[in-house]
Amino acid sequence: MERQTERGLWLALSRRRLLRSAGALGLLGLLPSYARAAVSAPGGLFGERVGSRRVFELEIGETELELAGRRASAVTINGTVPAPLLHLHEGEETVLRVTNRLSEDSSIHWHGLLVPPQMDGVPGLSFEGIHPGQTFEYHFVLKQYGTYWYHSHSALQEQLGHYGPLLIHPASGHHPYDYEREHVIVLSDWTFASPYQILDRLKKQPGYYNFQKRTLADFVRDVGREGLWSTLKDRAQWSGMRMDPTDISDVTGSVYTFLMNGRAPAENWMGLFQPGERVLLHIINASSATHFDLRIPGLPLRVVQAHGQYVRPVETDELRIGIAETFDVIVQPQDRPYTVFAEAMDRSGVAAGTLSPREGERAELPARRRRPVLGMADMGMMHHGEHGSMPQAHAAPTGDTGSHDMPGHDMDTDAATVAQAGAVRTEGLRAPGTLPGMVSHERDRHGPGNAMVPAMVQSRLTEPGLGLGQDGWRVLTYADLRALERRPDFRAPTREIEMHLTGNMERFQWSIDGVSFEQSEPVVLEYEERIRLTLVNDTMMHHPMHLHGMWMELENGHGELIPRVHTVLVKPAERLSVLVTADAPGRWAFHCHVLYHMEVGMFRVFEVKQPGVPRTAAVGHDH
Ligand SMILES: [Cu+2]
Repeated sequence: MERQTERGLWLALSRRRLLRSAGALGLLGLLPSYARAAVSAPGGLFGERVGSRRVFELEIGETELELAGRRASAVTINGTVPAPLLHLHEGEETVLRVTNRLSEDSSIHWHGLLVPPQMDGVPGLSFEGIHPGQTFEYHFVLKQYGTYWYHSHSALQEQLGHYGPLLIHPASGHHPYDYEREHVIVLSDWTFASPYQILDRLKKQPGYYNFQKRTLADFVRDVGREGLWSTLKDRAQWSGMRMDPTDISDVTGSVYTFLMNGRAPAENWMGLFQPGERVLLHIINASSATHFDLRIPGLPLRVVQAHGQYVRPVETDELRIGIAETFDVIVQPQDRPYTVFAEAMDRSGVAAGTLSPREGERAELPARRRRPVLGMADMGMMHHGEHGSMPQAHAAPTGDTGSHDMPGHDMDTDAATVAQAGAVRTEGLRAPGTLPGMVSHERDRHGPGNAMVPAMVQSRLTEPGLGLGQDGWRVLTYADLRALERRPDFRAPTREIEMHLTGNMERFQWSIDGVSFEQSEPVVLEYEERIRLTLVNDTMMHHPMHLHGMWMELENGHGELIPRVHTVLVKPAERLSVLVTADAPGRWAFHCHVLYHMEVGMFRVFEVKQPGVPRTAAVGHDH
């Protein structure tokens, strides 16, 4: 009884807090004390200084609030969706006291932050989770700067609203670029349905939310365009594989309302600016199952940070932001409103808001593009002679450092790896920073957990991606990203571990090397060992793979300037590699960031040995 009263009071408080925070998130342009006088920065929580520490109080709870014009019950932090923006500082001792007011366990994972394993917030791995009524104290010293986010790693709470943005201000107080104003843009997918019911339906009928299947009208149109024979052949190939080329997202706009800073497009999140100002946008994809394609018609986007790390500025017009990724861009708007337009990758809906010099003004909402259809390249059905059909890179890796093994150039050495997929290789590794080659891949080596294997897998880092690159404007690719500065540890890897992203769509089983998490063994790394992790996507879906605790350096052909990432969106039939320095002892999660893929087992543990433990024979990944 007592608890109920307390809870009622708390809900009332949180609703007020919601209004406050929604206003503060970019709207008010508050001027925090740390900022340079000319910069108008977003509000949020700055914590309380206690000696040398900065202390935050966060409360996870269930809150009734209004979302997308309807009453909804959400899992919130301090009563809001998204959770409050946290301002943290590089080099500072940070304490986050998190109280769980839910009736089930909860957690917070600090996405992309290098923290001790027991502070990483993955229940069952290195801490117990936060039980109902309990307060857990996260404490760590921040070893990095940049734009990140935080979210629940318990059950499906993330889909229910448990996510928020965080900025870590650099210790130097300086950025390698100038700007006069900043806004945070959190993209997410909200549903009024229960995520547990969604998962249940996906397990029973994986195409349940795909209401965009091809119709008879599509068939007639394709015949007109491609000819009868080619259309029939295409249909026969797809049905022979028992796949659907319109299956792009597991969960779609049919149950999702896409949000920008917690607001549906009709509610129009608005970020203000003074004409001519340089505006820094911190863009975060906090979705559970939606990749977004973001553009601001009329404004070039100058990308200055990717995954919290400075990159050499690159100008583009559109960027795909996979689940869990973050990008910082600078725009310089003139004296008129602009639409910030983020289409779901499958085009089943949009998140949208406005950048405007004045309250209340809106720009035109662009038309949603046609939904893309997976092609044979996404199925790895492309043959050697067809390189020309690959979309051309907008900014192919240009010569700075390192060699550029373009796709197809190291077929012989790489082919040996594929013959023993999932295995470990220590000999004949190619130079660090270079692209992997194209390899043929004909046999299913992953058992019943894997439904199919593409005939050909290759690097696709220079491709803009499914449904992009045909509009006459520039699109950012992973190959465009170069670190701003060289980093100290650029050793060649001594071991290559190849992992295949696998699944059985028809049964909604998702796994790695055909083995789901429950049946898997940890991947053991020596302390300070440098490995190459090669990921091969055997499925026709995109998988944003996330490693906790350590950076991945994405080998995109830029040698020593390859960018650091915490998540890498792997395209269908793609083969890519990352370098990892195993400098963080402990057990770390590695998983797909599509919430429902992770939940059914697309998850592994990476275990880095403690320093001083004698080196044993390389431990493979055996099942
Ligand atoms: Cu996935």
